[in-house]
Amino acid sequence: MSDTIFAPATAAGRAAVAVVRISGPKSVTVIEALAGRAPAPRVASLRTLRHGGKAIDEALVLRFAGPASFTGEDSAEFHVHGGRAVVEALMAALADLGLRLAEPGEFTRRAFENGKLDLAQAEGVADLVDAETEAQRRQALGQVGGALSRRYDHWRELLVQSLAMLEAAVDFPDEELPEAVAERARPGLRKLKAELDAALADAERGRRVRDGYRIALVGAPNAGKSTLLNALVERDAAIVTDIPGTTRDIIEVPMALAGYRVLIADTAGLRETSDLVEAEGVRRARAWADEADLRLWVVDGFHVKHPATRDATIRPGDWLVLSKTDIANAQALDEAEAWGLSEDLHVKRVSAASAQSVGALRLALGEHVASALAGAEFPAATRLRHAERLGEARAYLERALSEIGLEVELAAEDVRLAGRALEKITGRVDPEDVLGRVFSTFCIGK
Ligand SMILES: Nc1nc2c(ncn2[C@@H]2O[C@H](COP(=O)(O)OP(=O)(O)O)[C@@H](O)[C@H]2O)c(=O)[nH]1
Ligand SMILES: [Mg+2]
Repeated sequence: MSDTIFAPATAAGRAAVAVVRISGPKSVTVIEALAGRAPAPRVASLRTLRHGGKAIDEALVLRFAGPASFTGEDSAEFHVHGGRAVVEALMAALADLGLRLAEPGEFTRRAFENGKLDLAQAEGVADLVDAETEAQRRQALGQVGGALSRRYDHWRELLVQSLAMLEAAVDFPDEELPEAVAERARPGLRKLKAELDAALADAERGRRVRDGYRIALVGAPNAGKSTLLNALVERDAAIVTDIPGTTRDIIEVPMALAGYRVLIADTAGLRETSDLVEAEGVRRARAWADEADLRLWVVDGFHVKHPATRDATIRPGDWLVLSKTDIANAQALDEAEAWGLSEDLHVKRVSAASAQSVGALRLALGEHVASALAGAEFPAATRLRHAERLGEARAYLERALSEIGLEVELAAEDVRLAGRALEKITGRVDPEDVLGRVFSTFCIGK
């Protein structure tokens, strides 16, 4: 039996109310020790908490009887006044009563172990706690609610059905032609593989919602990248001078655009340099830009006389941002724009000196991010861990499909491995299911 744990559920700092939670078999005795009689489950009651003959605080006490609780165990919440001393006195009393301070995530871990949540839902809880933007909140909430888990259950169902057919072909080869029985598994596996293909193509989107869409500001020294970053995020995140080569490291600033988390990075100006530190900065700039979802190639609109050659890091579809339009020459800007369009770049003009101009660019970026990340369907992967397992499952399925006509046993084994890869995502591994399915869907008669 597990021990009883406690932890503050609210952040430290000045607040009207602080919540301290406990979970485990001693929950009821601890309430009785601190508050006298335990309240009925799920009924909030006002009590004076006392320990060692002294009052700690007036508190709202809530009790949950397992398994109908978040952790699945008997648990309770004490809503006390938010002062630090109050919380500390209560925690000291709980420790004195033999409870242990919970480890990070331990309440959710218990919920998982008691079957209240699967692994993906538990991850959703963590993401919901960390959510800073609307999109993160929606995605995490869907994950907690089991939207992601239900897709995996559906895939698992398809796998189990196919596996049942393959195993029947292996176990009862004299019934029918084993190849013919095995072939029945093919349509289901094909369908599943197509769904995994689509999910993988979509996985990046889910991860970007969670971790942030990455936008790199790249360009020559003095193009106005740092000034633009500061203007976009409305604070002095990067140092601006008129000395070329001022920015040397990557300055990564999180911001919210259209409800999505975005990481925008200012980078060292791209140029050949004999300065070792700056050269390393340029190398990092290229590496970050390479991994980014979108590159804004900032070109000094004032000095642009003729179109530059496209930098190697810039890809078609990236943005050419002509800067300093407040002092730039209109004809030069038009020429640069025509050139940018001919290179398949989206061209934007901006003056960091104008809040309106920066606002328009911010709006355009927000629309771009929203259209890149928004999707009708809930993504099947929000973490690298998910995408890796999905890829693994797809590879096994591909192999299984090529083996069906040749080596049914190998195909069955690969389908099993694909299932295991998917089950790692939700943390469910249940081989009994497959056995049950073999005997329930086939009239084998043996
Ligand atoms: N007039 C004007 N000057 C700008 C603008 N953006 C940047 N600058 C100036 O251009 C110089 C280089 O800017 P900086 O942001 O450091 O360029 P970076 O090297 O690309 O980061 C600085 O003196 C800025 O004040 C702009 O929109 N209008
Ligand atoms: Mg700079």
